[in-house]
Amino acid sequence: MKKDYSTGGEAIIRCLERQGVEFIFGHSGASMIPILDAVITTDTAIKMVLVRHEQGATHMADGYARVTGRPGVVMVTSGPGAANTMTGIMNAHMDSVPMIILTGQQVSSMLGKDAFQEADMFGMTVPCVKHSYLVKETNDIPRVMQEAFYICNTGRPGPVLIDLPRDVTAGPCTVDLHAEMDLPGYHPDRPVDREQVQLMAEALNRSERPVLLVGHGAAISGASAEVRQLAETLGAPVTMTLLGKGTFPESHALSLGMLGMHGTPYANKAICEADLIMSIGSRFDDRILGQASMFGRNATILHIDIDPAEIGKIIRPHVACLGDAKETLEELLKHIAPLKTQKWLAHLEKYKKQFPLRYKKQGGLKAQHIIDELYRMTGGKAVVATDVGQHQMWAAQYYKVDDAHNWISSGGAGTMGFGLPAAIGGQFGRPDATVVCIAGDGGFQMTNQELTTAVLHKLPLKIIVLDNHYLGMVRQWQELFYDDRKSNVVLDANPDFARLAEVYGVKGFTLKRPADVRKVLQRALDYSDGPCLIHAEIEQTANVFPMIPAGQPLEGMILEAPNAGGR
Ligand SMILES: Cc1ncc(C[n+]2csc(CCOP(=O)(O)OP(=O)(O)O)c2C)c(N)n1
Ligand SMILES: [Mg+2]
Repeated sequence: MKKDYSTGGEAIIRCLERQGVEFIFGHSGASMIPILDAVITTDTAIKMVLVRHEQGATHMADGYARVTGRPGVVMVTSGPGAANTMTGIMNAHMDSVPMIILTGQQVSSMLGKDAFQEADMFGMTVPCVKHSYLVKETNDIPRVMQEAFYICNTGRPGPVLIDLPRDVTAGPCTVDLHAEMDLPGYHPDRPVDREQVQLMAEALNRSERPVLLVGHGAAISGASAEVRQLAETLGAPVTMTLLGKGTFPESHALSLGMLGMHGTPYANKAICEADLIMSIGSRFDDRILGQASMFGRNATILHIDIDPAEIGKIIRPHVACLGDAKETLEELLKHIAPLKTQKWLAHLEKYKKQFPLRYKKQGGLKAQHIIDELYRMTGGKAVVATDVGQHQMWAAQYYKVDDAHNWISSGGAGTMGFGLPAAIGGQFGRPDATVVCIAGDGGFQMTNQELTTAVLHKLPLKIIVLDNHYLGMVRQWQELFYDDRKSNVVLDANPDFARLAEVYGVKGFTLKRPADVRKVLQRALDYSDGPCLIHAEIEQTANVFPMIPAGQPLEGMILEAPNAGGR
């Protein structure tokens, strides 16, 4: 067969094609011109999306990966271009998102000599990648590409960096693309541990007050159907982490919604009273545990996780199963029977009625009101991407998700600036979906230059900027725990975001009054000529409740503002 590539850069494009890559999110620079050139000379169907800042490229790749389950691909130049991807790589690493980052590099002979735009990306990213390569021979490219894709999306997914000196990508590639992988130390596939599964089944079958705690790992493993079957067979309630949202349908009667610092009162109370907590792909993050030593102290703890490092890292389980969530649950389902949980479920039902998530529609415009209406008007079917802060927590509380692929949020890293580019990546991955970005005025301004990317590609994105003129989440902590001393959280001189949008070529709407919420949302949902943005001027000092102060046990949940009654 005749080779249809000759340079390293061309071989890279062919390797990406073999992996089924549709988009490269990236920026340009001298040290990766051989690959940029190959994007044109190979006549590939892969589209390169030229972003406006490299951080944006990483979050786009991240959002794309979350909605499709396929790795997102980033390509940037050396030095500052590569360094600009650090936040996005860390974000993907914290949330186990499969990503390939191709970074251009100085020529091999200059490495280590502080040459122009040389940055040791391999070294700089070591703590926040799943694996990394510095490619020294052009003929290694096919093998490295094969391995990188395999590593990034098997086992516990994560970002893999490939640093590519310019002489390597410019040089001739003479080998076949069918390269053998050489990964003697990497064994992501684990057979299901039947003995441990049996022990789990026995513990479950003894339980009277079980709670299933579903995390991102369950979503990544595609275990939604099995989680649902488990919950329905047992008659067990289900709570989810921020990233587990949708892995079990939140509209299901057995759903308790999100757990943790800003989770639902009934989820937190259920965990406190449970006699068994079964984590399926959750890593017991501090945002869901409160005070770790108090978490589930009267419960039997079961933990399914694919990453051995997670077992016992924070919470020591009574029974652990190391392996893929879907396969483990398939086996477990053979050994379980319905439990007598009627009383337990009735008890939790009372909590749902007694302590619902609620807000007042009267008074000023509230973020909760907007998100609640958005949920109703989209039938819960939109793909929602959030930024980080109060609005993120309100979105998690009020936008119920029934499919994990419809929820894009930065969990482990909590990266402000994530929302807009992640939504753009989500829209590239799911062109026919209604994709909504919910951002705060602070985070939006960290990556808003990517509006251009959305305009260029005519993405029908809906962007809602919830403008409270504050770095609201930090202000909330200062109000509650630092005697309301507001240090460096006021966002004075915010622009008129609707006008800013228009300047970029994005349709802008303004929302100020609660009475207009439905009308303005409808206009945005109906708008089909590219992206649109709603500038929503919301109440400035509203707080997110319930709240469990950091480090406190779940029992210490504050249901609402101490004297305001104003959720
Ligand atoms: C890059 C980055 N810088 C700082 C923070 C710390 N931080 C967390 S939430 C928050 C405030 C966010 O403000 P805004 O985007 O307006 O959202 P709001 O909380 O007001 O809804 C800050 C500063 C962060 N998470 N990420
Ligand atoms: Mg704000």
